[in-house]
Amino acid sequence: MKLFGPKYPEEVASRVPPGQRLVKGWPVLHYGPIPTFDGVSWDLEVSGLVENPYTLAYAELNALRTPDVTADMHCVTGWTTLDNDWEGVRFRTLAEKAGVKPEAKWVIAHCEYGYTSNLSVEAMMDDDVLVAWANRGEPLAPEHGFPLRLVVPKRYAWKSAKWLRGLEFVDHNKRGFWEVRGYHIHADPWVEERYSYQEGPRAELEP
Ligand SMILES: Nc1nc2c(c(=O)[nH]1)N[C@H]1C(S)=C(S)[C@@H](COP(=O)(O)O)O[C@H]1N2
Ligand SMILES: [Mo]
Repeated sequence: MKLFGPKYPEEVASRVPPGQRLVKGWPVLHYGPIPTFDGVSWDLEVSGLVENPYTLAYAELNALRTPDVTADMHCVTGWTTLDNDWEGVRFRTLAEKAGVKPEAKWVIAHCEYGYTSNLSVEAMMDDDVLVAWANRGEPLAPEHGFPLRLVVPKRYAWKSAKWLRGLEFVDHNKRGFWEVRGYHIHADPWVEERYSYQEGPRAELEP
């Protein structure tokens, strides 16, 4: 009898960051109520330090669809899911449409009810970062962020803000909802950047 075998096959284990465990299904995690979608007044605002700020109605956003992205998701509470298939628009496409000014170094995602999250422009420009409206071919369920959420696979999932309404380009880093509540300003799961007490003294200046 093999008592201490590997927990997961090697090819799976190598995709689970330290301190994380694989879960079946898709947990729901957020603070506060689930907003209702008003297709008439809903828009996505791209603003701040850009040449051409703009807002998109839902249909206009859908028309910008880029190739789907398959990515993993890591929640700081410990769960990881693999191979989530997302449909949406690459963040980079939205940024290029706006014309990001050189002094813009940070992005603040603005969501319903005032939830925010912050990341560097550098991290956001990655190929696998998108704003998504569907998962595995199905529209997002309300509790998973319908009609639109951010997906940032290389950061803990609190950065993957649900019920997204705005992307603001700024020249200084600003802590978001969880970052002011003790969570790490970078949130890279591969080096377990979980809590703000782990941050270096100038972490807010690093991408
Ligand atoms: N607007 C908003 N987005 C949010 C959150 C939240 O509280 N509010 N929680 C985050 C956290 S902690 C996680 S783990 C993921 C979970 O996404 P899911 O519920 O679709 O699994 O959403 C993130 N996005
Ligand atoms: Mo989370």
